[in-house]
Parts: sequence; C-alpha cells; structure tokens
Amino acid sequence: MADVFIALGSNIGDREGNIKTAIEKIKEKGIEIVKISDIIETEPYGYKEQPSFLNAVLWAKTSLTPRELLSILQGIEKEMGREKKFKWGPRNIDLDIVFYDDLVINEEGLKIPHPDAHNRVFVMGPIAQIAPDFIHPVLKTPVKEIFERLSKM
Ligand code: PH2
Ligand code: MG
Ligand code: MG
Repeated sequence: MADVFIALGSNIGDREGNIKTAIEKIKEKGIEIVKISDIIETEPYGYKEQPSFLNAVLWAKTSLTPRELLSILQGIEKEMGREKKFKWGPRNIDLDIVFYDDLVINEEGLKIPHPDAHNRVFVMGPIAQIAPDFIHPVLKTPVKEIFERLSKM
C-alpha cells in the first residue's frame, strides 16, 4: 500500500464542516487514514482578495493508483458541490494529492508532488506535524526542514 498525503482546504461556507465531511467521505471510499493534522486557519496565498482558509493534511494508506485516487478526490469535490470560480480563487472544498510515496509524476492533470507544495506553509506545516521525516522526492529534503525554511521567510 502506498503512503499518500492529501491536502484539504476550504474558505467558503461552513469551512470546518466541509473539511470534516471530506474526511468522512475519504474514509468511506476505503482509503485507510493513518493520521490527520490539526486544522489551521491560514491567510489566502496567491490570490489575496478572498476569505481566509482552513487547511489540514491527512496521511493515508491506499492501494489505489495515483489516477484512481485523483478521480476519487475529484468525485468527492463534485459530490460536495465544489464551486471554484477561478485558479487560486475561493472554494468550499479543495482536495489535492501532495505526495504519493516517493513517486514523481508529471502528466497533464496529474502532478505529484504537488508542484507548489514546498512553497506553502499551510501544506508543509501540517505534514511537518504528522510526518516530519517524510522526504520530498524531488527536493530530497525532509518536510520538517522545508517547513522550517518557510517559517523563517
Ligand atoms: N489554496 C489555493 C490558493 N490559496 N491559500 C490558503 N491559505 N490555503 C489554501 O488551501 C489555498 C490558498 C489554491 O489551491
Ligand atoms: Mg489546491
Ligand atoms: Mg485542487
């Protein structure tokens, strides 16, 4: 089974409820959750003129392929009536694959590791909490070191 890290984010509606519903739905799909980070409130990154987010990351084990996992996560976003106005804009739920073991995938619509994860304190922080020694497979650096570097910026 692969170790996968899934980032959750919400900045519209019942943000905490949205994150918790998404976690329940992930469990229902037979994805085995190992650990869930704290849910943290974070300032919008990228496009700033939007409400603050709640973010969390979960660590799971799955025998789904990366494509299968992606389509399950997209299905959950759809079931939850995902609204996304534009790239980096507000959304009621966002489910992103951050890492899938040490795989590096660069395909249309499927990029793993998430190409911007190492720049996002709201992704590296939660992973540093639950799996500090996980090595970023492209940067070859433990997540806790990436997080410490980001925290100093
Ligand atoms: N997601 C984005 C854009 N900006 N900012 C925060 N704080 N949290 C997010 O999850 C987030 C964001 C697009 O995926
Ligand atoms: Mg995202
Ligand atoms: Mg997304």
